[in-house]
Amino acid sequence: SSLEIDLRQGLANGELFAHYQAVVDPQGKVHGVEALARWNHPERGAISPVEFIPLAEQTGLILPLGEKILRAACEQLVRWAASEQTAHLSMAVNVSARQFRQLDFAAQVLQILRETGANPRRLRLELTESLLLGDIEGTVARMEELKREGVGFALDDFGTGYSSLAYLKRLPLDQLKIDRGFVRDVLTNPNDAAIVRTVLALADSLDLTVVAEGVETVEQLGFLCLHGCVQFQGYLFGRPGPVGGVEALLDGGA
Ligand code: G
Ligand code: G
Ligand code: MN
Ligand code: NA
Repeated sequence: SSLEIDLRQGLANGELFAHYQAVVDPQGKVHGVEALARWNHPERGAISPVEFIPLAEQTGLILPLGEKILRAACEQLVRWAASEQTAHLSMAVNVSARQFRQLDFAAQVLQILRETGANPRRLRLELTESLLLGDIEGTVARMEELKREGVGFALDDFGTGYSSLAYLKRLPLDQLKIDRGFVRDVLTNPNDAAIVRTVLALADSLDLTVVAEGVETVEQLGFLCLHGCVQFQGYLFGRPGPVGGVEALLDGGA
């Protein structure tokens, strides 16, 4: 397609880059960020990742794109490591199935960490449930290879997939991210409220941290806090944007 040609060209021309969204505690103190890919098309302007990520996955361009975002994220970690005020910040990076299934995926990540000098303990990779289905042994081995070096793992969009609890327990995860689809109607939809409470209880019993995504109102925040959630991401705290937006949140807190 012509969009595929544009994407290929855009990657070469530096039209794709990372924005960052803060992950905060109930006081608005920033724990870290999630890196999110953005594309500024020279004629069409901003193209949504909802459009270009699936295209990148279909065409294999997610491999160079994923590498670019991971490298940018690691370079940002290195800049943050230089200052006491920012050295604690963590960086979450989304990983597509197509990337994760590369036989040398772990080696590629470790190489980027080495080349940039980023601290692996500050990096967390976000995987989705569908990505993890299938070859559990291979998945666990790949995750362990990175965990040994300190890299963390989050399960993104949690609740939208079909992982059994037994399966979840076998994965060396550090974090669950509650999908924003459940957070949206948590105050009005009893099913969503039950799912959110169940995920929080489950994470507690499996010793995983939780990030609630898509928090837009203080009422949603109140419900989440009441049920023990301590990390949040959403427009209430800050939209994805250039890194300066996150840094501006550091001094204050909400
Ligand atoms: O940025 P936005 O919130 O609109 O992201 C839309 C979707 O694109 C989300 O599902 C998000 O996980 C995905 N996405 C954004 N950036 C990246 C990226 O760098 N790599 C991958 N694999 N997915 C991404
Ligand atoms: O799939 P993933 O969780 O990586 O996607 C994150 C997506 O959620 C990004 O596209 C980001 O722009 C979007 N997002 C982040 N915060 C909010 C929010 O508060 N409300 C809505 N509607 N979307 C959000
Ligand atoms: Mn994500
Ligand atoms: Na998500």
